[in-house]
Order: sequence, then structure tokens, then C-alpha cells
Amino acid sequence: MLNRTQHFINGEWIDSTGTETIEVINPANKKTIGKISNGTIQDLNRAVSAARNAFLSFSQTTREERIILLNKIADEFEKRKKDIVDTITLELGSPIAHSETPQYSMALAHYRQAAKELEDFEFVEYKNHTAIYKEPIGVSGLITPWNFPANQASTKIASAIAAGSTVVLKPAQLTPFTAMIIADIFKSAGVPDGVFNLVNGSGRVIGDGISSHSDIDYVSFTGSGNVGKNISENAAKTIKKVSLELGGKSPLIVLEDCDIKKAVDITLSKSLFNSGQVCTAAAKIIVPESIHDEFTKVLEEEISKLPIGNPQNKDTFIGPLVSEKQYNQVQEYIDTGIKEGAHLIIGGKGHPEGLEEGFYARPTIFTNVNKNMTIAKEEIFGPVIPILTYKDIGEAIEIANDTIYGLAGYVVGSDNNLTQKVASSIRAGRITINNASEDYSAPFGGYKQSGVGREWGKYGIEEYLELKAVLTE
Ligand code: TAP
Repeated sequence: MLNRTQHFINGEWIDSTGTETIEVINPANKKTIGKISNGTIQDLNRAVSAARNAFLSFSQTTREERIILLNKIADEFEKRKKDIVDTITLELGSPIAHSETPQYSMALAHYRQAAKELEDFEFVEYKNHTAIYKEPIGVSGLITPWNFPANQASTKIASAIAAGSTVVLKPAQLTPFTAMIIADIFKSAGVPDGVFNLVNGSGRVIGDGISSHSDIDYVSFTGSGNVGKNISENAAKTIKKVSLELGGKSPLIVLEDCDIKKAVDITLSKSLFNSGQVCTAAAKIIVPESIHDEFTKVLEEEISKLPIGNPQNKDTFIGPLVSEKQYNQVQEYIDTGIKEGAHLIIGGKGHPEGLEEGFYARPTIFTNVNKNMTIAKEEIFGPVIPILTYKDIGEAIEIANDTIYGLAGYVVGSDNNLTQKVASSIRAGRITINNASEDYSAPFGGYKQSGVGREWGKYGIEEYLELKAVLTE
């Protein structure tokens, strides 16, 4: 049992001022794995005041000092690899191979990338007779979701540290233990006291407290659209800058000249990774009518080969969903898909056979989906693949952009000119062509209701900076 009921404030693990605790469940078997504190506003106030005090000196550190610090954090992160991978597997239910890559590896990459970006980051620019300085924004409140427990916190913290800002983090109560290891890592890496603070608890109390706190200068949030709206409304009361990384309904456009097997493999990995609980998941697959039948046949064959089950098994590709709430949400969407007339070709409601003990959902494919159906419009956040068809590229792009979201998009095809042209027509922040590998220097964030602001690389660092113009005679 992991009983970690303290908060990390001013460089120390300290008791909560409250007595309530929250149980953390292993989604693979619904057993309790430990508990954390249900933090209070007093706990949050202590953390904010520690971050405020630390800001005075941390904001004055040199880029060289922060490069050394970020690399030291990355070194310590590497030493704790096994703990992080095991903890992500336990609390999220992520298959252990995926807990390592990309869950752990992405988080690590952000610290190294932030150090690299700092080497030639321009903290001052000169225009006419004016010097334009980029100065640390102050105390940043970070609110993170459960689906990438190491990555979501690390991309934010690495950028904040690179900028010279101090932080208070509230991780999701479903997956808090990974963030607590990260706090231990910061201690071992010599992060100055108060630069990083962690308060556990509910979004309703600690999250809400962060967005309305008068001593927090900036809030960076990743999670659902409804909470994002709430945070913006709260933050407006103290005119606080907010960045939001919200949901998506990202299209994957399959082009007629594709290699079908390759297109199927890309579809499966982009739709079903992390059981579909990914904000950038390929969530509506747009296929030419001419190859629809063959594509669907191969997809059905390949999906049924994917190992689903115990996340501790190194061959598992699909683990459980994170919680009962998430499981029920996915069941409702499958039900709605059937009721609205989509054609269920594999999967469906209920648990996969023999996996009733955890929050496992059945990997599901729907065909005959039209763009007005709920499963083509809303974020399911589960292992459900809706397939839509198109007659010509114009129609494919229209379907792709017919969404309130704009986080990501995918294009699969053989003609480079065409894939580039289609990529440029999708209104979203991050488009991947075929099997392009990750790029940590490229911006991550969304158009439309997928959010405001960008993370990763120098774009992430810029969010934690203010601009000051000094006009000289
Ligand atoms: P959210 O409720 O948005 O949770 C994300 C984070 O916000 C958690 O740390 C949560 O705290 C906190 N939070 C909750 N209410 C808050 C409030 N009023 N003020 C400030 N912070 C608050 O997401 P969820 O309920 O876990 O998932 C719901 C749906 O959101 C999913 O089905 C999925 O569609 C979407 N989602 C999107 C993403 C990404 S990456 N875009 C990630 C997760 C979920 P606690 O949960 O600890 O109380």
C-alpha cells in the first residue's frame, strides 16, 4: 500500500492541514493501491506562498544555472525510471511497455529539450531604440489530468523552470503517485526549495483554488473542456493568464494511394494507444469509398489480434480504462453509436471475455458513420473507432474540419505532395503524416475549442514569460 498523505511544499514533505484522504485504485483489478491527502485551501496557500518567496531568487538565476538544473533533473529522472514506469502502470493501467515508451520517455525528453532550447533562447531582442525583455511570469499553477501522469506534469514544469518561474502542481487524484515521484526527483536534483510545490486533492477544491488564487500569475491546465471553461471564468476575476490544452476529435484521413496494411497499423496505434484515452487520438477515420471495404476488413482482422489484458504483461497493447466513470462514458457512446444507426462490426458494449475484474472496454469499430452522429462529433476517450467515407479530397477535408476541436490530425498516403496539401488544409495544431516520429521542439496545442496556448520546446517556455519593452532615448 502506497500511503503518501503529505504534500511537497518548500522542498519538504509536510502533513496536510486537513484529515480527509482519497483512495487510489488500480484500474486493472479495482483494488486500492494507496491513499493521498484530500488537500485544503490552507495547504494550497502554503504552497503558493512558498512558490512566491522562491520566485524572488529563482527568477534571477542565469540561463546556464537553469540548463544545469534541467539536465540534473533529467539525470535523476533516468535513475528513477523503473519506479515511474511501474507506478504509471499501476495507477493508470497503462500497458507496461507503453508506460516506458512513450509515457516515461516523453516526460524525460521535455527536461532535456527545455535545457537544449535554453542554449540559444533569446531573452532579449532589440527593435529600433527598444530592448524587449522576456521575464519569468511569476507563480504558475499547473493542473494536470490522469492520462499521461509523467508527461503532462513534466512538459509544464520543464518549461516553467527553463523560464525561471516557480510552480504549484495539482495532479489528477486518479493518478497522483507518479507526480509524487517527480517531487522526490526534484529534491534529489537540488531544485531550490519552493520552486516546485505539489498539493494533492480534488479539482473542485485545489484546482478551483488555483484558478481563483490572487497570488498565482498564470494557470496551465490540461483536461476536459468543461473544466477548462470553468478555469477561464475563475481566472478572469483576477485577470490571470490561462493556457488550456483541452480535448480533441482528431481526424485521420486515409488517402486512396495508401498502403492499406500500413494505413491500418497507423490507425490502430493512433486510435487505440492508452485505450484511446489520448487528447490527440485519431478519433474519426476518414476513408475513400473506393477502398473502404478492404480497409475495414484488414482493420477488423488486425484489431482482433491486439493483446488486451493485464497491463503488467509486456506484450499487452490495450489495458483497462482509468476508472469506472470513464468505462461508463465509453459504454454510453457505444450505445449511442448503435442507436443512431452506425454499423458495429467488432467489439460493442461490456467487457472483453475474461476481463470483468477491471475497467476493460472492448475495442470497437463502427462503420456507416456519418458526420452528424454523436460518435463522429464528441470525444469518446476510449477504444472506439468510427469510420466515415468520402468521395473526393474536398469532402474528406470538410469532414475533418467539421468539428469544434482542432488539436491534431493525421494523413496517411503515398504521394508526398498530396499528404502535405491535405495536412495544410486541416485546421488543427499538430498534423502527423504517415509514421512521422515525435518532435519535442515542435509546438503542441490546439485551434478552436481544443485550447489556448502551446506547450513543448521554446513555444512552451514562452508561455511562462512576460514581455517587457524598455524604450531608450
Ligand atoms: P477533468 O475533470 O478535466 O480533470 C483534469 C484535471 O482538472 C484533474 O486534475 C481534475 O482534478 C482537475 N479539475 C476538476 N475539476 C476542476 C475545477 N473545477 N477546477 C480546476 N481543476 C479541476 O477530466 P476528467 O473528469 O478526469 O475526464 C473527463 C473527460 O475529459 C475525459 O473523458 C476526456 O474526454 C477529457 N480529458 C481530456 C484530457 C486531455 S489531455 N485533453 C485529459 C483527461 C480527460 P481531479 O480529477 O483530481 O478532481
